[in-house]
Amino acid sequence: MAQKSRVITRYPSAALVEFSDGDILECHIKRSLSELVCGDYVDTILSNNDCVVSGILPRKTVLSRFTGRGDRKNIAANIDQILIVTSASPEPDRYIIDKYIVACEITGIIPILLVNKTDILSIDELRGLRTVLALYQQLGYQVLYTSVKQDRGLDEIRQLLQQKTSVLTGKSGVGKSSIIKILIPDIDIRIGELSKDNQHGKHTTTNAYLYHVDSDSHIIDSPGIRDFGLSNLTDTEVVTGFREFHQFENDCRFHNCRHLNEPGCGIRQAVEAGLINPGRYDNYTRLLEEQQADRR
Ligand SMILES: Nc1nc2c(ncn2[C@@H]2O[C@H](COP(=O)(O)OP(=O)(O)OP(=O)(O)O)[C@@H](O)[C@H]2O)c(=O)[nH]1
Ligand SMILES: [Mg+2]
Ligand SMILES: [Zn+2]
Repeated sequence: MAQKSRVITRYPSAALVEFSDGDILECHIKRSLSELVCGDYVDTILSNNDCVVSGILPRKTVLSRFTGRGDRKNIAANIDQILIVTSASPEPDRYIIDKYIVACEITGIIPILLVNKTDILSIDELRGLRTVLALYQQLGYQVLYTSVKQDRGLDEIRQLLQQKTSVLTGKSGVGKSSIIKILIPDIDIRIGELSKDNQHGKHTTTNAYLYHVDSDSHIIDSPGIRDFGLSNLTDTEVVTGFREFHQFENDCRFHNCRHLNEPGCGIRQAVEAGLINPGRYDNYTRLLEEQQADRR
């Protein structure tokens, strides 16, 4: 008999699947389903205590990244929002943030910035960081500041998670698993130890894993990603990812303007007029060039 169920975590040749009655079983995976990933809803076939994932149900969304060689790796499926976790120090890399946002805008996932470890900054430093990242709030994205150590900002996260499937992503050691542990204290989850010679953590989480905050709210922990890569994006997709550009696109003289050196470009005029943040524009051109280099 086939049952609708969800993948809790994916191993190389098996998956933990949760059934509608709450049972969790390790299942084999039909050979053709190599793309199966945490968060997938699946059909399974149970026989003699053996379980096989026989099909993947249509995905609402899927978050993928690309390796340096251009291979696509799925991170999680059927997610509503991504919490892009960074440490308060060193200052978050805005190119990586913008790439995550592009991935979200293209796939209809909500991006939320989560700056953890605010305790390691002085009040002045934190104020400076808030000023830099206020840009994202002006663009309509939520930016949360948390400290697991000082128990700050965690109620806001709880609120945001309600009735959604969310994934925590970001570099190793920024505190993704620590955040989940404090939200769901009962679970057994690995937290990285920071040794002196390893201030940046060492990929403590090795598999994306889905946890339940309550019966309707789910959170996926994922392994650290050094540099979130995107590949094979069309020019249109890159522009889609920069939401503040859209209102100025009609001002471009050429309908196929790439907003680089074309005369009469509405986007560049908006940058010069201070209506588009120059750092965002630079990240746009950088990403566009990167995608073009990939196509060569
Ligand atoms: N000072 C400070 N340390 C924190 C905070 N949150 C987490 N840490 C520490 O940061 C280290 C790494 O935490 P993890 O939760 O394992 O980080 P992670 O993002 O899950 O890392 P990976 O699983 O490798 O991707 C641990 O030593 C935590 O105790 C915080 O708010 N402040
Ligand atoms: Mg972790
Ligand atoms: Zn233009």
